[in-house]
Amino acid sequence: MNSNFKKDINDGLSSPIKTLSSKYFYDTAGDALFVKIMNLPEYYLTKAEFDIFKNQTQNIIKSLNIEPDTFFELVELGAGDGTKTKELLKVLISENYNFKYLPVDISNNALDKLKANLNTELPTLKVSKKQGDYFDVLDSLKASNHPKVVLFLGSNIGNMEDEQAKLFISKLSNSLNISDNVLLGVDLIKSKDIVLPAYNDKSGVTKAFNLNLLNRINNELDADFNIDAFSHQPEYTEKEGIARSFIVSNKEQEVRIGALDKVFKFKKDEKIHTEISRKYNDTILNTILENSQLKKVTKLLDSKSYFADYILIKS
Ligand code: AVI
Repeated sequence: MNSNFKKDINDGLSSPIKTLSSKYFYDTAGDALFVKIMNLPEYYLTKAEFDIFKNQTQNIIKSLNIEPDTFFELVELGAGDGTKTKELLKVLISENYNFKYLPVDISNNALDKLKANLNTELPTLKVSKKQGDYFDVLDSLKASNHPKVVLFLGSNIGNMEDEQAKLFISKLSNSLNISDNVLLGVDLIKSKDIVLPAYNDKSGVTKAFNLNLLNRINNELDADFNIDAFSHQPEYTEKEGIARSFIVSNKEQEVRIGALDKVFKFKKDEKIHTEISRKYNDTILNTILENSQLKKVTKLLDSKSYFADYILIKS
Protein backbone atom coordinates (compact mmCIF):
# COMPACT_ATOMS: atom_id res chain seq x y z
CA MET A 1 0.00 0.00 0.00
CA ASN A 2 2.72 2.45 1.06
CA SER A 3 4.60 2.35 -2.26
CA ASN A 4 1.36 2.74 -4.27
CA PHE A 5 0.32 5.52 -1.90
CA LYS A 6 3.66 7.28 -2.35
CA LYS A 7 3.54 7.00 -6.14
CA ASP A 8 -0.09 8.12 -6.38
CA ILE A 9 0.51 11.13 -4.12
CA ASN A 10 3.57 12.11 -6.17
CA ASP A 11 1.70 11.70 -9.49
CA GLY A 12 -1.38 13.55 -8.22
CA LEU A 13 0.49 16.53 -6.80
CA SER A 14 2.89 16.77 -9.76
CA SER A 15 0.16 17.02 -12.39
CA PRO A 16 -0.87 20.49 -13.69
CA ILE A 17 -4.36 19.96 -12.19
CA LYS A 18 -3.60 18.52 -8.76
CA THR A 19 -5.57 15.46 -7.61
CA LEU A 20 -5.52 13.04 -4.69
CA SER A 21 -7.62 9.88 -4.75
CA SER A 22 -10.54 9.53 -2.32
CA LYS A 23 -9.57 5.88 -1.84
CA TYR A 24 -6.87 7.21 0.52
CA PHE A 25 -9.44 8.86 2.84
CA TYR A 26 -9.86 5.65 4.82
CA ASP A 27 -7.05 5.34 7.35
CA THR A 28 -8.08 4.74 11.00
CA ALA A 29 -8.96 8.44 11.53
CA GLY A 30 -10.76 8.56 8.15
CA ASP A 31 -12.83 5.43 8.98
CA ALA A 32 -13.94 7.03 12.26
CA LEU A 33 -14.81 10.32 10.52
CA PHE A 34 -16.86 8.47 7.91
CA VAL A 35 -18.87 6.77 10.69
CA LYS A 36 -19.58 10.29 12.04
CA ILE A 37 -20.59 11.46 8.55
CA MET A 38 -23.15 8.64 8.28
CA ASN A 39 -24.79 9.95 11.47
CA LEU A 40 -24.87 13.63 10.43
CA PRO A 41 -28.34 15.19 9.96
CA GLU A 42 -27.26 16.53 6.54
CA TYR A 43 -25.96 13.15 5.26
CA TYR A 44 -29.26 11.69 4.04
CA LEU A 45 -27.76 8.81 2.00
CA THR A 46 -27.33 6.24 4.82
CA LYS A 47 -30.73 7.02 6.36
CA ALA A 48 -32.49 6.78 3.00
CA GLU A 49 -30.97 3.39 2.16
CA PHE A 50 -31.65 2.13 5.69
CA ASP A 51 -35.32 3.10 5.14
CA ILE A 52 -35.39 0.80 2.06
CA PHE A 53 -33.76 -2.10 3.91
CA LYS A 54 -36.00 -1.72 6.97
CA ASN A 55 -39.33 -1.08 5.28
CA GLN A 56 -39.06 -2.98 2.00
CA THR A 57 -37.23 -6.12 3.08
CA GLN A 58 -39.93 -8.36 1.62
CA ASN A 59 -39.80 -6.52 -1.72
CA ILE A 60 -36.04 -7.02 -1.80
CA ILE A 61 -36.37 -10.76 -1.09
CA LYS A 62 -39.18 -11.21 -3.64
CA SER A 63 -37.10 -9.58 -6.37
CA LEU A 64 -34.05 -11.78 -5.74
CA ASN A 65 -33.69 -15.11 -7.46
CA ILE A 66 -33.52 -17.10 -4.20
CA GLU A 67 -35.48 -19.96 -2.61
CA PRO A 68 -35.37 -20.96 1.09
CA ASP A 69 -34.15 -24.47 0.23
CA THR A 70 -31.39 -23.62 -2.24
CA PHE A 71 -28.10 -22.61 -0.67
CA PHE A 72 -26.73 -19.24 -1.84
CA GLU A 73 -23.90 -16.87 -0.97
CA LEU A 74 -24.69 -13.30 0.07
CA VAL A 75 -21.56 -11.30 -0.76
CA GLU A 76 -21.26 -7.69 0.39
CA LEU A 77 -18.61 -5.48 -1.24
CA GLY A 78 -17.45 -2.76 1.19
CA ALA A 79 -19.46 -4.12 4.11
CA GLY A 80 -18.55 -1.45 6.70
CA ASP A 81 -20.58 -1.89 9.89
CA GLY A 82 -23.41 -3.84 8.19
CA THR A 83 -26.22 -1.78 9.80
CA LYS A 84 -28.46 -1.84 6.69
CA THR A 85 -27.62 -5.41 5.76
CA LYS A 86 -28.59 -6.68 9.22
CA GLU A 87 -32.22 -5.77 8.42
CA LEU A 88 -32.10 -8.16 5.46
CA LEU A 89 -30.09 -10.82 7.31
CA LYS A 90 -32.63 -10.93 10.18
CA VAL A 91 -35.54 -11.61 7.83
CA LEU A 92 -33.63 -14.19 5.76
CA ILE A 93 -32.78 -16.06 8.98
CA SER A 94 -36.32 -15.89 10.35
CA GLU A 95 -37.63 -17.26 7.05
CA ASN A 96 -35.14 -20.14 7.14
CA TYR A 97 -33.17 -19.27 4.02
CA ASN A 98 -30.08 -21.45 3.59
CA PHE A 99 -27.20 -19.05 2.97
CA LYS A 100 -23.80 -17.80 4.02
CA TYR A 101 -22.85 -14.12 4.42
CA LEU A 102 -19.48 -13.07 2.92
CA PRO A 103 -18.60 -9.48 3.86
CA VAL A 104 -15.69 -8.02 1.86
CA ASP A 105 -13.83 -4.94 3.04
CA ILE A 106 -10.45 -3.34 2.61
CA SER A 107 -10.22 -2.95 6.40
CA ASN A 108 -9.54 -6.11 8.40
CA ASN A 109 -10.33 -4.17 11.55
CA ALA A 110 -13.84 -3.31 10.25
CA LEU A 111 -14.40 -6.97 9.26
CA ASP A 112 -13.36 -8.29 12.69
CA LYS A 113 -15.72 -5.85 14.42
CA LEU A 114 -18.57 -6.78 12.07
CA LYS A 115 -18.03 -10.51 12.56
CA ALA A 116 -17.95 -10.15 16.36
CA ASN A 117 -21.13 -8.07 16.28
CA LEU A 118 -22.94 -10.58 14.03
CA ASN A 119 -21.85 -13.50 16.23
CA THR A 120 -23.60 -11.80 19.14
CA GLU A 121 -26.66 -10.40 17.36
CA LEU A 122 -27.31 -13.19 14.86
CA PRO A 123 -25.57 -16.25 16.35
CA THR A 124 -26.96 -18.74 13.80
CA LEU A 125 -25.67 -16.75 10.79
CA LYS A 126 -22.82 -18.38 8.85
CA VAL A 127 -20.19 -15.67 8.16
CA SER A 128 -16.95 -15.85 6.17
CA LYS A 129 -15.06 -12.58 5.87
CA LYS A 130 -12.83 -11.64 2.94
CA GLN A 131 -10.29 -8.86 3.23
CA GLY A 132 -9.26 -7.02 0.08
CA ASP A 133 -9.84 -4.41 -2.57
CA TYR A 134 -13.19 -5.16 -4.24
CA PHE A 135 -11.74 -5.08 -7.73
CA ASP A 136 -9.33 -7.87 -6.70
CA VAL A 137 -11.90 -9.86 -4.74
CA LEU A 138 -14.20 -10.12 -7.78
CA ASP A 139 -11.89 -12.72 -9.35
CA SER A 140 -12.16 -14.93 -6.29
CA LEU A 141 -15.97 -15.02 -6.60
CA LYS A 142 -15.58 -17.29 -9.62
CA ALA A 143 -14.08 -19.97 -7.39
CA SER A 144 -17.50 -21.05 -6.10
CA ASN A 145 -20.42 -22.13 -8.25
CA HIS A 146 -23.14 -21.51 -5.67
CA PRO A 147 -25.87 -19.02 -6.60
CA LYS A 148 -24.90 -15.53 -5.49
CA VAL A 149 -26.42 -12.24 -4.43
CA VAL A 150 -23.87 -9.41 -4.41
CA LEU A 151 -24.62 -6.27 -2.38
CA PHE A 152 -22.86 -3.06 -3.38
CA LEU A 153 -24.56 -0.43 -1.25
CA GLY A 154 -24.15 3.10 0.03
CA SER A 155 -23.59 4.71 -3.40
CA ASN A 156 -20.00 3.49 -3.21
CA ILE A 157 -20.12 3.19 -7.01
CA GLY A 158 -20.63 6.98 -7.02
CA ASN A 159 -17.00 7.46 -5.98
CA MET A 160 -15.93 6.05 -9.36
CA GLU A 161 -15.68 8.05 -12.59
CA ASP A 162 -18.21 6.72 -15.13
CA GLU A 163 -15.57 4.85 -17.16
CA GLN A 164 -14.26 3.16 -14.04
CA ALA A 165 -17.81 2.29 -12.91
CA LYS A 166 -18.45 0.67 -16.34
CA LEU A 167 -15.29 -1.36 -16.02
CA PHE A 168 -16.18 -2.39 -12.48
CA ILE A 169 -19.72 -3.45 -13.48
CA SER A 170 -18.47 -5.52 -16.42
CA LYS A 171 -15.86 -7.17 -14.21
CA LEU A 172 -18.57 -7.89 -11.62
CA SER A 173 -20.86 -9.27 -14.32
CA ASN A 174 -18.07 -11.54 -15.64
CA SER A 175 -17.43 -12.92 -12.18
CA LEU A 176 -21.05 -14.07 -11.78
CA ASN A 177 -23.09 -16.96 -13.22
CA ILE A 178 -26.35 -16.62 -15.13
CA SER A 179 -29.29 -15.79 -12.76
CA ASP A 180 -27.07 -14.42 -9.99
CA ASN A 181 -28.25 -11.08 -8.58
CA VAL A 182 -26.66 -7.76 -7.72
CA LEU A 183 -28.24 -5.22 -5.38
CA LEU A 184 -26.75 -1.84 -6.28
CA GLY A 185 -27.44 1.17 -4.05
CA VAL A 186 -27.11 4.61 -5.65
CA ASP A 187 -27.82 8.17 -4.61
CA LEU A 188 -30.20 9.88 -7.04
CA ILE A 189 -29.76 13.22 -8.82
CA LYS A 190 -31.61 15.89 -6.90
CA SER A 191 -31.41 19.59 -6.13
CA LYS A 192 -28.34 21.37 -4.84
CA ASP A 193 -30.04 22.48 -1.61
CA ILE A 194 -30.25 18.81 -0.54
CA VAL A 195 -27.01 17.39 -1.98
CA LEU A 196 -24.49 20.14 -1.18
CA PRO A 197 -25.10 20.28 2.64
CA ALA A 198 -24.46 16.50 2.75
CA TYR A 199 -20.88 17.30 1.65
CA ASN A 200 -20.59 20.56 3.63
CA ASP A 201 -22.10 19.88 7.03
CA LYS A 202 -22.37 22.64 9.62
CA SER A 203 -20.32 20.79 12.23
CA GLY A 204 -17.32 20.50 9.88
CA VAL A 205 -16.98 16.68 9.95
CA THR A 206 -16.79 16.40 6.14
CA LYS A 207 -14.20 19.18 6.11
CA ALA A 208 -12.11 17.19 8.63
CA PHE A 209 -12.64 14.01 6.54
CA ASN A 210 -11.37 15.70 3.36
CA LEU A 211 -8.43 17.47 5.05
CA ASN A 212 -7.47 14.28 6.91
CA LEU A 213 -5.88 13.21 3.64
CA LEU A 214 -3.20 15.86 4.25
CA ASN A 215 -2.72 14.55 7.82
CA ARG A 216 -2.26 11.10 6.37
CA ILE A 217 0.43 12.36 3.96
CA ASN A 218 2.12 14.15 6.89
CA ASN A 219 2.07 10.96 9.00
CA GLU A 220 2.92 8.36 6.39
CA LEU A 221 5.14 10.30 4.00
CA ASP A 222 6.88 12.67 6.38
CA ALA A 223 5.29 15.82 4.93
CA ASP A 224 4.77 19.25 6.47
CA PHE A 225 1.29 20.26 5.28
CA ASN A 226 -0.12 22.97 7.58
CA ILE A 227 -3.76 21.79 7.63
CA ASP A 228 -4.99 25.24 8.72
CA ALA A 229 -3.59 26.75 5.52
CA PHE A 230 -6.02 24.70 3.39
CA SER A 231 -9.84 24.73 3.08
CA HIS A 232 -12.54 22.23 2.17
CA GLN A 233 -14.55 23.11 -0.94
CA PRO A 234 -17.45 20.98 -2.14
CA GLU A 235 -19.25 21.72 -5.44
CA TYR A 236 -22.38 20.27 -7.06
CA THR A 237 -24.39 20.95 -10.20
CA GLU A 238 -27.72 19.23 -10.59
CA LYS A 239 -27.37 19.26 -14.39
CA GLU A 240 -24.25 17.09 -14.25
CA GLY A 241 -25.33 15.17 -11.12
CA ILE A 242 -21.83 15.05 -9.66
CA ALA A 243 -20.68 16.34 -6.27
CA ARG A 244 -16.94 17.09 -6.27
CA SER A 245 -14.74 17.80 -3.27
CA PHE A 246 -11.61 19.91 -3.37
CA ILE A 247 -8.91 20.98 -0.96
CA VAL A 248 -7.99 24.62 -1.64
CA SER A 249 -4.74 26.34 -0.72
CA ASN A 250 -5.53 29.49 1.31
CA LYS A 251 -2.27 31.18 0.27
CA GLU A 252 0.81 30.75 -1.86
CA GLN A 253 2.86 28.10 -0.05
CA GLU A 254 5.37 25.29 -0.35
CA VAL A 255 5.03 21.84 1.18
CA ARG A 256 7.85 19.36 1.55
CA ILE A 257 7.18 15.65 1.35
CA GLY A 258 10.17 13.96 3.03
CA ALA A 259 9.53 10.47 1.65
CA LEU A 260 9.64 11.89 -1.90
CA ASP A 261 12.46 14.30 -1.11
CA LYS A 262 10.47 16.90 -3.00
CA VAL A 263 8.86 20.30 -2.49
CA PHE A 264 5.43 21.06 -3.99
CA LYS A 265 4.29 24.61 -4.71
CA PHE A 266 0.70 25.76 -4.24
CA LYS A 267 -0.69 29.02 -5.60
CA LYS A 268 -3.25 30.98 -3.57
CA ASP A 269 -6.71 29.45 -4.30
CA GLU A 270 -5.19 26.49 -6.16
CA LYS A 271 -7.43 23.42 -5.92
CA ILE A 272 -6.60 19.76 -5.29
CA HIS A 273 -9.43 17.53 -6.52
CA THR A 274 -10.06 14.74 -3.98
CA GLU A 275 -13.41 13.08 -4.63
CA ILE A 276 -16.33 12.64 -6.96
CA SER A 277 -19.72 11.48 -5.69
CA ARG A 278 -21.74 10.77 -8.82
CA LYS A 279 -25.51 10.80 -8.45
CA TYR A 280 -27.60 8.57 -10.67
CA ASN A 281 -30.81 8.35 -12.69
CA ASP A 282 -32.11 5.54 -14.95
CA THR A 283 -30.32 6.89 -18.04
CA ILE A 284 -26.94 7.06 -16.33
CA LEU A 285 -27.41 3.60 -14.83
CA ASN A 286 -28.30 2.23 -18.30
CA THR A 287 -25.04 3.60 -19.69
CA ILE A 288 -23.06 2.00 -16.86
CA LEU A 289 -24.77 -1.37 -17.42
CA GLU A 290 -24.61 -1.16 -21.26
CA ASN A 291 -21.63 -3.45 -21.87
CA SER A 292 -22.39 -5.95 -19.13
CA GLN A 293 -24.78 -8.88 -18.86
CA LEU A 294 -26.49 -7.31 -15.85
CA LYS A 295 -30.12 -6.31 -16.46
CA LYS A 296 -32.48 -4.33 -14.24
CA VAL A 297 -35.17 -6.32 -12.39
CA THR A 298 -36.55 -3.76 -9.92
CA LYS A 299 -35.85 -0.33 -8.52
CA LEU A 300 -36.73 0.30 -4.87
CA LEU A 301 -36.93 3.86 -3.54
CA ASP A 302 -36.92 5.29 -0.01
CA SER A 303 -39.96 7.26 1.18
CA LYS A 304 -38.46 10.58 -0.02
CA SER A 305 -37.21 9.16 -3.36
CA TYR A 306 -33.69 10.35 -2.54
CA PHE A 307 -31.97 6.98 -3.01
CA ALA A 308 -32.47 3.84 -5.13
CA ASP A 309 -31.58 0.21 -4.66
CA TYR A 310 -31.56 -1.43 -8.08
CA ILE A 311 -31.87 -5.19 -8.22
CA LEU A 312 -30.00 -6.57 -11.24
CA ILE A 313 -29.78 -10.06 -12.67
CA LYS A 314 -27.08 -11.60 -14.81
CA SER A 315 -28.70 -12.89 -17.99
C1 AVI B 1 -18.44 6.36 0.64
N1 AVI B 1 -19.09 7.34 -0.23
C2 AVI B 1 -20.27 6.79 -0.89
C3 AVI B 1 -19.33 8.66 0.40
C4 AVI B 1 -20.05 9.61 -0.59
O1 AVI B 1 -21.11 10.11 -0.24
O2 AVI B 1 -19.53 9.82 -1.69
C5 AVI B 1 -18.02 9.27 0.87
C6 AVI B 1 -18.21 10.68 1.43
N2 AVI B 1 -17.51 11.71 1.05
C7 AVI B 1 -17.90 12.79 1.73
N3 AVI B 1 -18.92 12.42 2.51
C8 AVI B 1 -19.09 11.10 2.36
